[in-house]
Amino acid sequence: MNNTINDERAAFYQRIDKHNLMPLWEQLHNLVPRQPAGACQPALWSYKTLRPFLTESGDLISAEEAVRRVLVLENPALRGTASITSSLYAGLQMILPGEVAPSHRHSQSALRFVIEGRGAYTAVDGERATMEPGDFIITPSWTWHDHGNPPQLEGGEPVIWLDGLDIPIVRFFDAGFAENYEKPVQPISRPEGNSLARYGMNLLPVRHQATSHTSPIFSYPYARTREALETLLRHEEIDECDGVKLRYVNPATGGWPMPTIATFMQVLPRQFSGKTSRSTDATVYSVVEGRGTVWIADQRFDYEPRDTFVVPSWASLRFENQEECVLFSFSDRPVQQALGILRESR
Ligand code: 1HN
Repeated sequence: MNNTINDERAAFYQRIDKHNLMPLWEQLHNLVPRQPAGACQPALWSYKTLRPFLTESGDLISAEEAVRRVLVLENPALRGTASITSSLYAGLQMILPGEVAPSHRHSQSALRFVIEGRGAYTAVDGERATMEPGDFIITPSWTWHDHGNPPQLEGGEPVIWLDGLDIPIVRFFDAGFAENYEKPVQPISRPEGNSLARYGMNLLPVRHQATSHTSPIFSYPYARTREALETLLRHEEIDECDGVKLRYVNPATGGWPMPTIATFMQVLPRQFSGKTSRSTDATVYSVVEGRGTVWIADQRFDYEPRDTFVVPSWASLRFENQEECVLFSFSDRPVQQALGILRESR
């Protein structure tokens, strides 16, 4: 009896398959899992291991020919998709002295987090921002952007940063457009520091109307972020899971700097044995200072400065460190919040 019905069902599935039909009841549990069950895995990219590959790529191709000379960090379970999580892209970009990465714009929003080197700049919509290690820089959707590393008297140095983009999100919506600027380098219309003076000093231009989805500040310098964390750490406002953790903000609205990507900086105090937490926004971390251990699900990762690691959605997360550590991170939290599906547990 059981066999007969199973055979009949199988035959039925085969017949409807030719009509692009599928029986929901065979898939329901997979489509609506009891808890997040994505493919994204915990992983760590050691900077020590990967840095020589960046040097090699510098010998193989110029920034101009590559357009962007980037080694993409692909999640081991998402190979071939240019994704570090289901919703986000990450890569390490290098620009050598004398090089320019030509100006273009696209629907995808991007962040830069500077990892190594000094002397390069990113230009965003007519204003340049010099890149210093630890700086967080945004290039919002559809803004012209190019990067350059002007030749220095003493020769200059390679500048390397972590790119974070919402490529998989925009791909999901099939909403991507891109175009190249007519020249490699866009014209400069405002002096460096202009947007920081207008919007980054706890002041706003008197008639400013916050109409944009994105922050009017392009560069969030590390020195100021570090100072804020240091002050709070000294006053022992320390969270059991996160240490002292701040989120980057659009100063005109109090919202996120960009509509699809949230960014954070946190300091874990010396001798920290954190409590476990988890959240549905899979998160990419870049280590700024200190060596420590992170437990992601059941895996242990020992990190050091400039390493990158990824925490999947709903994976348990716990920090343990002897030295003081500073971690930058980003996730798709603004999207999940807008959709009302963000969940956290601590
Ligand atoms: C892009 O425009 C940049 O502007 C970096 O530096 C990485 C990856 C995919 C698509 C566009 C950049 C990118 C990118």
